[in-house]
Amino acid sequence: MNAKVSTAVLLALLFAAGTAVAGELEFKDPSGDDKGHGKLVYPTDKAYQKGSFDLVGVTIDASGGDVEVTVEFASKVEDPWDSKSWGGHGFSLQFVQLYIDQDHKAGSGHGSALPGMNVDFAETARWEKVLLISPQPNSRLKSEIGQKAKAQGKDIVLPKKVKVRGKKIVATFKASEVGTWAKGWGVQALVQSNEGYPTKEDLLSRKVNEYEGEHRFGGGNDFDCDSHVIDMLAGAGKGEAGEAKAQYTALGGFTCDASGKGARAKIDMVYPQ
Ligand SMILES: [Ca+2]
Ligand SMILES: [Ca+2]
Ligand SMILES: [Ca+2]
Repeated sequence: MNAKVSTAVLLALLFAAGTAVAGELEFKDPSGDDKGHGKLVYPTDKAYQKGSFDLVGVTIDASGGDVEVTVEFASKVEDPWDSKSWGGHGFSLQFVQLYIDQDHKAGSGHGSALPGMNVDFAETARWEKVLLISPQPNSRLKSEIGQKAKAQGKDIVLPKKVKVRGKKIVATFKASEVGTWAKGWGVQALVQSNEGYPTKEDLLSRKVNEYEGEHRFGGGNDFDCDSHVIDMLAGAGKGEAGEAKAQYTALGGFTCDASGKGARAKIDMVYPQ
């Protein structure tokens, strides 16, 4: 192969792989919609301060050698359970799963969110990677994934660094584990609560019951047919008021019969233009 041909081949490969996005991707979410399908309420313990799970923004900076994800909440990120004492990252309450759809093709990728979220993705919005932003140390995340999410395990990306800055949590992931960010990729951020003592089905997420309890969300169903997402992106991810309603409709799309059987809610991603 001469030099000219190899350059042409290289260029073709680059275009086939998609064009890298320079700079940051920014998503906004309305405040006050931290109630899942519209009816969820926080647990009663005083640790769960108003706004703790109210996502208001997600920024993804994939311009460097790393992928830096910043999630912003309506209230200051606190550490009521002293995360440092259990190897954590300076916060205790939140658990964010950032799902990425890298091809927007029907039927391609994982169709279900991680165990405990109780939602599925639309056929054209199945995910290739999920980035975990949790107060738990990676050793704990790995052991939970090994027990509860084996089939999805190789596509679950753990952070190399996690920091708290006021109302924000900043998590840094290796680009080599996420992939080279390309135009057309979709994003969805699911907010739940970090549960250090999960049931054997749930991957470190907190139960949603019919009635709220000290450490249980209320407004849902005691069976596992209802969606357990507290907040997420919706619509165009610009923070417009209508996105709250779009979220309630999507997360409320499950069915539950008297024995707890039913169909899960199906959610979409946000595809930046
Ligand atoms: Ca919100
Ligand atoms: Ca996909
Ligand atoms: Ca939302």
